[in-house]
Amino acid sequence: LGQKGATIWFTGLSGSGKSTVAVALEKVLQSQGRLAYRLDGDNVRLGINKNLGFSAEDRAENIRRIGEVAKLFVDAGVIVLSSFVSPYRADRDLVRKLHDDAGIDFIEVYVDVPLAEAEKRDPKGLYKKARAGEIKNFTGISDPYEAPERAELVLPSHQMSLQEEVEALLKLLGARGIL
Ligand code: GGZ
Repeated sequence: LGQKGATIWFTGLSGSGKSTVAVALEKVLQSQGRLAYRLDGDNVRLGINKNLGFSAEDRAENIRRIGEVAKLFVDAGVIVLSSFVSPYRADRDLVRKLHDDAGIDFIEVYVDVPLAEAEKRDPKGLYKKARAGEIKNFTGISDPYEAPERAELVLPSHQMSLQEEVEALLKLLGARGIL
């Protein structure tokens, strides 16, 4: 009954707040009795994608596989909350097309913070390492981030409370008939 799955695809810089908002949204969805599942680096890059690094080719394959996995979950009626930097527009568009062709909702959410803000947060100290040259191909420092041009939702997480972000997402999911 109204248990339509969907993929909610969070994209943005490392430290932008993708996972934080995904965790918060997951809690609300589960409290409403919905099946929600988060895909992120912790359960994907350590598992099915552990053979992939951060070259443009490996990121493309990372995103492609995640898109396929997300689609399978949605087939099972799950709301997938996917949090990956996914810096390349072409990679995200491929996942969108995969969903479109299957008639599955794909909602791209751009967690949009300035690089300076993400770097100030630096929760894992990765920007510091990237600046020091200890991590190569680091998104925003030595690798590109291609911002979405037609995201379904933009969340400037440095200018919104977490509650406001979740409310914006719930409103969009309601409008799309997913909730
Ligand atoms: C970007 C990197 C890199 C490089 C390691 N560039 O903040 P985090 O730590 O937890 O999120 C980042 C995560 C990026 O993995 P994704 O699978 O999301 O990337 S992509 O979608 O581009 O395939 C960061 C950490 O892993 N990390 N090296 N070089 N982020």
